[in-house]
Amino acid sequence: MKVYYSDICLKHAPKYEILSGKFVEYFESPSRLSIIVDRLRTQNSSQHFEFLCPSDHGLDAILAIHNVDYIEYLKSAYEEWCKEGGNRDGVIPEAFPHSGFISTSRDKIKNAKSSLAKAGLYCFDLSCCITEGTWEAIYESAQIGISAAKELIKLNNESVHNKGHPIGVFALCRPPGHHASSNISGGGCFLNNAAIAAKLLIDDLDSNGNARKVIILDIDYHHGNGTQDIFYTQSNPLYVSLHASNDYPWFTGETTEIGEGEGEGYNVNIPLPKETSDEAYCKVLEKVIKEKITSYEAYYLIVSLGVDTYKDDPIAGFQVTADAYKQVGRIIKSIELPTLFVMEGGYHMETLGINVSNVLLGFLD
Ligand code: SP5
Ligand code: ZN
Repeated sequence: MKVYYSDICLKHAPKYEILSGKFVEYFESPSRLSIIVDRLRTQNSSQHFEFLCPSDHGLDAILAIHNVDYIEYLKSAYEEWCKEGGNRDGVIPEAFPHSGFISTSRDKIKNAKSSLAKAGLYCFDLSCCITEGTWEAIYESAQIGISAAKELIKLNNESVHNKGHPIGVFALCRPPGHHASSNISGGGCFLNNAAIAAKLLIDDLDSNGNARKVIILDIDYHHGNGTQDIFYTQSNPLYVSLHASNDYPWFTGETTEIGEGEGEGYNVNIPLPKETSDEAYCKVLEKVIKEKITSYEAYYLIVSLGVDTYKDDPIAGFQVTADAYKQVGRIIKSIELPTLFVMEGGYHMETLGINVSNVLLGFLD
């Protein structure tokens, strides 16, 4: 399996975030990436993984998902913040423009000049500190998603259909993306790598000029509020998320959020209880494939791959074990679609590499 990776993604390195009212170490740390790469490389004695650097495809695919003012902000935020005397550790908001404020039109607020005001405008929590290297890292992370999506298209065009063995490509993105919407960061996410890739796969038109149908299957422990928001009024891609109920990001992820307008019926949320174990998790995954995914008749599959469903994850609560990730990979393989894995969360450092490689090895089985 081809794996897209880049050291530039290590440049986003906040010292801390604020969770449950406490300053804590930054969970979405650069070392997550090194741990995953090391594990895939050791596994490589049996030639499962081939490492590739992303190419620079520019901003077009990013701007197809994100607003230009948001991108300009992310590019310049750290420098402006420092110029205004902000703490050099990085940008963290102190006030958010809730709808209860008096002059609430987003356009009006968009004229905010102060970097502290903009910090609140473009971010919804205290986990997206913008440091000196943040822009470079998030741009590179998006380029990994773009390069991997383009490679999947190419491999699929070249391949003779190998029944039972779908093509897979792994975009080892970091920072992750699924909490980021078109103009708001949160949960360690700035650019929505999976959404950016999805748009590229949709636009890989068939010979009649029709869009390809794409599914985003989000198996991170947390609901992908950003991905949901971006595609909420569209019937393509189909967004399907398995996540914990009554947990971060707190305000989204209910079964009643089914999409709107043309998108109605194309947003599927499956909130699960904290005690969810291997068997229950795999059962739900198999059921949703049978009932929602197969009938959509997609051409490509994107997996938003979070392994924070792991039983000892420090910020999550499911009971999934390392072995079960192999089974998760096999179940994903059974969908039999060209598949792009896009890295999202997972914070238990001792098993992070094993859990990610188990999903991929299960898929390759
Ligand atoms: C990509 C991704 O997985 N982002 C997740 C960010 C979650 N941040 C908030 C976590 C809240 C944790 N609450 C901790 C309770 C610990 N006992
Ligand atoms: Zn997560």
